[in-house]
Amino acid sequence: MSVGRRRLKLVGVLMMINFFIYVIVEVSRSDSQDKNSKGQLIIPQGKFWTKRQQSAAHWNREQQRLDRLYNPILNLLNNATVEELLASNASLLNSCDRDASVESSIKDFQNLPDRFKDFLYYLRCKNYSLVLDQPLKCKDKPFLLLAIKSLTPQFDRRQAIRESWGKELKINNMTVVRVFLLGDTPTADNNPDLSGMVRYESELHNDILMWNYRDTFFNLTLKEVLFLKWVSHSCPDVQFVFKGDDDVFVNTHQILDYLKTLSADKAKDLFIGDVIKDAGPHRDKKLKYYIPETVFEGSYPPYAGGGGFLYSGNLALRLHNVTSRVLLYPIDDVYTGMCLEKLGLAPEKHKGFKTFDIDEKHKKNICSYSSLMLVHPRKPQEMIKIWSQLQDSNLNC
Ligand SMILES: *[C@@H]1O[C@H](CO)[C@@H](O)[C@H](O)[C@H]1NC(C)=O
Ligand SMILES: *[C@@H]1O[C@H](CO)[C@@H](O)[C@H](O)[C@H]1NC(C)=O
Ligand SMILES: *[C@@H]1O[C@H](CO)[C@@H](O)[C@H](O)[C@H]1NC(C)=O
Ligand SMILES: *[C@@H]1O[C@H](CO)[C@@H](O)[C@H](O)[C@H]1NC(C)=O
Ligand SMILES: *[C@@H]1O[C@H](CO)[C@@H](O)[C@H](O)[C@H]1NC(C)=O
Ligand SMILES: CC(=O)N[C@H]1CO[C@H](CO)[C@@H](O)[C@@H]1O
Repeated sequence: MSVGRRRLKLVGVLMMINFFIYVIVEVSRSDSQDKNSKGQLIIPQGKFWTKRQQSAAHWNREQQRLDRLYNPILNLLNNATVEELLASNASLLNSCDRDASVESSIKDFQNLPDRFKDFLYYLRCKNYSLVLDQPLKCKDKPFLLLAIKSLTPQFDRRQAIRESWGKELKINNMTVVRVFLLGDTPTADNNPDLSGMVRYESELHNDILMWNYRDTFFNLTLKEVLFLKWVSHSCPDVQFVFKGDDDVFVNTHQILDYLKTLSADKAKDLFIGDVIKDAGPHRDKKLKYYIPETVFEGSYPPYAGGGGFLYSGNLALRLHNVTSRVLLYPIDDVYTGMCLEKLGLAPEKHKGFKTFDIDEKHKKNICSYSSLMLVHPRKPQEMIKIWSQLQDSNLNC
């Protein structure tokens, strides 16, 4: 068959397909048009779409404003580019002034616990600076970066991690490096002045990242945002990141073995941990995770428990990219879930992450640890003991 005739045949087939679609649409149109009992067409009274209701909760309302700002279609209607609008709304994105407007925009603000007030006053401030940095940490393009959330006084936990699962090493061509993530413990909050000791520790071990924000539970989200920024600037070539707490035991070799076997496709979007689904804010005032109705409403996206999770370096860069579009949320692992959701991703549950510990009867058996990736909680002495037992070449599990 000549090329010309083949084309003609193709055009014919396409025309027939078009005709059938036309018939189907016409038939279904005459069927489905809404008619009242007299057979007259029912014309809808209002618009077929509804405008999004402004949320009653402060966080949701502010996030809606942010979403509008980043919505290219709405911005087009305003004849402005996203960049122009961002510039004219800069204070909405990045202001470190105490935002007193929250006092009137949140019902009952004065009765909120202090940690909420502290959080809400500075909701828009994300640009804190590094006091202690490790700019050369990733010069060898590490395979795995261990990033451990710690607090200044917890010297013993950090040292136990250095001596056990957090050892910097190079196995074949895979390099593992470590950083601890710290904020400030201001003496203004009656904290003892440990700044000289941390500076010394940092010089001794070259593994401390410290920012100048107040290191509190609700500011752990800042730790996340600032760490992602650091990865983008100072460690953009890292292949994988483990981020977790300083009271967990991590089987680093098990993690390396797992990562080695991943396909390139799987590796790119990797985000695994102990995933919590269908959760929402706790409303019991006595709980650590309590969030009032006036602050947040709705449910949480799937998220990996903050005790520890593992993800790709590529994803770290993309996560950093969306942090400007997700308002700080007082619970850091939920925040990370929100950022993943913005990227159209969800964390994946991996049964090797035991953030709620293993059965009491298995704790004493070292073989319980050989195939898991993370277990929470463990004391410094336990970390060292488990690690040294796992290194035993006679170990037979
Ligand atoms: C939008 O911009 C175009 C081209 O710059 C201009 O012609 C038009 O008048 C503007 N529309 C509005 C509503 O400002
Ligand atoms: C962050 O940026 C804002 C706006 O650019 C600036 O006013 C503020 O001083 C900065 N804050 C800190 C803590 O560096
Ligand atoms: C390590 O070497 C192996 C085999 O030579 C190679 O397939 C792998 O990509 C290398 N890994 C890294 C992190 O360079
Ligand atoms: C977080 O840190 C900032 C900067 O130090 C501080 O102003 C704010 O009160 C802190 N927030 C909480 C909830 O502690
Ligand atoms: C970050 O976002 C910008 C703009 O949306 C995009 O051009 C860039 O490729 C993104 N970077 C990464 C690492 O995803
Ligand atoms: C969400 C918001 O506050 N948007 C403002 C951004 O800036 C433009 C122009 O300055 C205002 O008209 C918007 O209200």
